[in-house]
Amino acid sequence: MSIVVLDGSTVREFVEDKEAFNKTMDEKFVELDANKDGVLCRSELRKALESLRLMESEMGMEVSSTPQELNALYDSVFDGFDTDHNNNVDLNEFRSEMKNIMLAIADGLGAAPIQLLLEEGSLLKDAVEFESAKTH
Ligand SMILES: [Ca+2]
Ligand SMILES: [Ca+2]
Repeated sequence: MSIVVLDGSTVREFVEDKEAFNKTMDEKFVELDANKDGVLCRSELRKALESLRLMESEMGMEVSSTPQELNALYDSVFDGFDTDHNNNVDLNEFRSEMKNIMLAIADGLGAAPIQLLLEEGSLLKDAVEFESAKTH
């Protein structure tokens, strides 16, 4: 884990650099596709969301949620990704919903830089590294 300082514009610039963002998403997608069939099923996406740590902070998940509540929440998130409702998430669906999520996070962060403790592999960390690679 590492401590980073970021604000909404750091995240937004990362998302809006289509090439950099899609490259990162492609790498994540391959990593997450555990059985290598080219799509993410419910359990693969759930694992992804758990590891990205987006849910707790950005989607209003309470630590005290019951397993039933968590299942319902993950189901609704999966449905958000699976826009053509074929019960799996392909690369394009993954890219576009991750973009929505990241932009929502950017809005949530606003203009004031905040300190965050991020785990390895966090997408926000990718955003920070993207920015520092650019400015140095
Ligand atoms: Ca898969
Ligand atoms: Ca789909």
